Amino acid sequence: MKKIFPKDFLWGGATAANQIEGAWKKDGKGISAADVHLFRDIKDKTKLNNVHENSDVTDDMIMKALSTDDTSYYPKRHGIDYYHHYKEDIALFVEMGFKVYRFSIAWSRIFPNGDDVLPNEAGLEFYEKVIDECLKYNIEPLITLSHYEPPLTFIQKYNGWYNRKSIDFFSNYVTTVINRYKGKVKYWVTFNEIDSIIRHPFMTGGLIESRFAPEKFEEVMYQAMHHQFVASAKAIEIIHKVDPSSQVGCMVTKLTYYPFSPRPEDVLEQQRRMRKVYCFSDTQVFGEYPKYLLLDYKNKGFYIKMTEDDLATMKANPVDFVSFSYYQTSCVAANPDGLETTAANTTIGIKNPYLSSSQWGWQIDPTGLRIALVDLYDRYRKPLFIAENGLGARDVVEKNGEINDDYRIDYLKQHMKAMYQAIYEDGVDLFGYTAWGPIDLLSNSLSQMSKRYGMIYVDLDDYGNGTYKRYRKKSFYWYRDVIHSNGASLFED
Ligand code: BGP
Repeated sequence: MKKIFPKDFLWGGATAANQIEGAWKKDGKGISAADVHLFRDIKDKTKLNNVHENSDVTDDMIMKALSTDDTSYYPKRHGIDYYHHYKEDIALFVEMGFKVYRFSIAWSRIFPNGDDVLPNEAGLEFYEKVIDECLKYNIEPLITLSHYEPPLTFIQKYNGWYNRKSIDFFSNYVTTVINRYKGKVKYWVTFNEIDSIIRHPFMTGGLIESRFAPEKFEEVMYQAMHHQFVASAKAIEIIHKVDPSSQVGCMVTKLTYYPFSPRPEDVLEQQRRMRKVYCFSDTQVFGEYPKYLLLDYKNKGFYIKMTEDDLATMKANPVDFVSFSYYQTSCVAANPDGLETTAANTTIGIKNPYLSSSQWGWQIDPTGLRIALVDLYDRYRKPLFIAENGLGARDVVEKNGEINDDYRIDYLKQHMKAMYQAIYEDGVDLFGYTAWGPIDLLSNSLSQMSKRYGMIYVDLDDYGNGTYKRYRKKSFYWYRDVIHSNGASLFED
């Protein structure tokens, strides 16, 4: 029997405004956290993924960033200039047969400072054009409302998400965009990798760490996270009210940890670490904080301010689906001393001797994706959506102009086969898959261009040199075949 994915399976790709758009000050856009994110040419591999350290921005660094219009050291200011290339880029997605395109709206393009009363019409128009372009070709837009770009004024003036006012500011933004795009957009995601506030508090939470007492900072992050949980629940409430046919999901980083050994202490440590991963989706799916998280606050002496109304809003507005990013897995041990470590998705993990790694040290584990799907489905019984997955690699343009990225094809193929098994052998309800960065874009962690995920190559280097021209890689044609055959081509070799 021919192996194919479920009818109407949503195949596509995912991007984020701050990593592609550029046009950082154009048409009324305000400056965001991403625009002051300095590119660091990190040679020390152990620091490759220490995003917290790499993105720890101080007031002085912001002032320095604001004193220059340089874009080469602040690459998110130019992105891949999608702002001016979106039609050409969507045309390439159409050629690959995309059924869905996940992208984010930059809050600062709609509300330049975050606290503005009225929206910036040019920003609303831009995303309307993008949405209409997708709809013209029957591509379903899936929109992330917040993906690493809190407006800078919101950060400097209010301390970002630490301030309770953030909930109202964000609700105003959500109300504006849903009223504008209702009937056109069916799928929404509130916060990209909401858990990442713990790993990069500046980019996700708009928190300037040096403004707080060091011993208080963890509590500050959890307070900011609480405001995001409430804002996310309110966003679901607003979206459902304005457009009852829409579906709103959470989005979490699916960090999967294995115990380094079968020693019970290692297994216990793994369970502990997985709870740290699950506490975010547990809260958003069940609409209430898990007991183990509240106990953790208590044991640490944290006081997180939450009102009765906050908790009621969270309870009344659980997510419709669970989306997640999946790139790699790593191990944990009760006593990690002497064990080899490796970079993982914005963390450092213990190396798994059974897995190979990407050029950035992320361990490649397609079976881990199957495990993740089963774990999430068994835990939540909600439809799942893979919002990000892919391989960051250095590509070589051959003399004849070809880019033969067989390593990427192999990575994607193995992960897609694991998805197939999860659906048909494990009974998981998976309704879509968006490959991360179907077109090369800036990496989130290091703002590097050389870490490429795309099936479309963009002629641009780490310092912003290049023509910005787009080229089809070998994986472009391969993914086109996968989508056109609804997955059947994955099994033809
Ligand atoms: C996820 C982010 C994305 C993306 C991806 C790859 O955590 O949601 O924005 O960039 O990771 O990470 P990187 O770009 O650092 O390779």
